[in-house]
Amino acid sequence: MNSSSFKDGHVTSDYSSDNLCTWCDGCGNYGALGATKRALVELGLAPHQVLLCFDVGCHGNMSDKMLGYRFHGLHGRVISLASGAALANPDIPVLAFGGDGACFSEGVGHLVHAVRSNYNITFVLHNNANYGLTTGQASALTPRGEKMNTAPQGSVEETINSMDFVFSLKPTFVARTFSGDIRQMTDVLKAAVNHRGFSYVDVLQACPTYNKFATHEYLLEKCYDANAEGHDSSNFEVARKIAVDTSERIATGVLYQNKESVPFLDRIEARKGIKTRLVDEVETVDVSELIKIFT
Ligand SMILES: Cc1ncc(C[n+]2csc(CCOP(=O)(O)OP(=O)(O)O)c2C)c(N)n1
Repeated sequence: MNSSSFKDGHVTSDYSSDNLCTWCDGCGNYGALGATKRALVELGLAPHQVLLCFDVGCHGNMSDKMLGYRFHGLHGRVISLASGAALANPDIPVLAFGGDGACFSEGVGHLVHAVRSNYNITFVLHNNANYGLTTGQASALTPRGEKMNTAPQGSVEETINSMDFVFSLKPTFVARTFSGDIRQMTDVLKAAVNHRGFSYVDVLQACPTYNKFATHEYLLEKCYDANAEGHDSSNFEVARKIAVDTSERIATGVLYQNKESVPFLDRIEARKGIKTRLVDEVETVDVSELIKIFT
């Protein structure tokens, strides 16, 4: 991370836009927005020193509730556009924000390959366990049997255990936090941005309008800070176990981190010793001769 700090006394309002938030009262996106601004400020990053990429969805509307370099992409595609940006210019920290609908259905392939490629981005999953913006359809993370707008008698499809799925891909950083604990979310986001490689941050979010099962009160009662209880985040097997088993309590905090993680670009032999960035190497190429072959 290029962490040059900017002027003294910078504050979260440096990131604040004048646009009104239109999320429902009690929406977990408010907590995520607050924690993101705090984390960036505490990391010493000015709005022009970081790239924020947003998927389509309720959470994606965060893109005009903040200042800074923001890119609001297509539904399910935020991980691919963020990964491309991080490859083009590795000097700028890149954060990607996506919903569970987007990233475990439309864009699940991008998630798989970003984890295994270990692209150097922070991915924040706004996990409200439903498709919020399109009014409460069941997503792949909605528990089977829940009554949703697409399934008034209860969803009949199997639920993806997202943590088991992600751990099966051999990630280098996995964290979980919840929208009611802004301090913890801030610390988790800071650790994620500082990680070298793909950081997976699952934010369990209250969605009072459509998610009647994992409410703010439910999450408040079930979530515990695994790091405060001495969890060893370098132990992959233990991390996977506490991440997957949420039957009694839900472990939050940095659950797994491989501190020896080598991100994708640093693994590429052909890039070793090269000082320029891919973004500097773009040039205009005359393809007129090539086109003649096809005309
Ligand atoms: C490829 C594609 N599929 C579907 C849609 C319609 N769509 C827009 S937002 C949305 C729901 C978003 O749900 P999620 O990704 O979980 O984010 P949330 O709104 O819950 O934050 C859907 C289905 C779309 N715009 N593009």
